[in-house]
Amino acid sequence: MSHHHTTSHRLPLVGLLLLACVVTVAVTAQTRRDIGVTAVRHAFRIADTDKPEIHVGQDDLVRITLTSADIPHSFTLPDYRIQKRVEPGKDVVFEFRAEKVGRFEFHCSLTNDNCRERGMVGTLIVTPRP
Ligand SMILES: [Cu+2]
Repeated sequence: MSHHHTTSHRLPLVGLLLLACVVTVAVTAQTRRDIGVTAVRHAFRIADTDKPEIHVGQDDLVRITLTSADIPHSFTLPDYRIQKRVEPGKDVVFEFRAEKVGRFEFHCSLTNDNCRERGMVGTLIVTPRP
């Protein structure tokens, strides 16, 4: 009998502690986004989508794995001061925090194949946190 009473009194406390932990983690943890980007004449292919768009939330920690499928390309995102060059067979991984909300163009800035003029552009879309 006493065992039953002890258990029923402890359960709400354990539940509260768990809830407190979950809330703390939700508030402090940064959302990490891993996104694969393949550069290929003359486009960017974003993993799991058929549009050259990268969608993230404000303050997400974004990790890009950049791959080239043919010739050297770059992932150039001027508004975030990002300029990464990639060669076939040598993936480049980099991270940034999406602190600015809005739509930002990225493109290939290498001039040897006129990638940008041929439409090798995409958009980073950062939506505000509620
Ligand atoms: Cu290029």
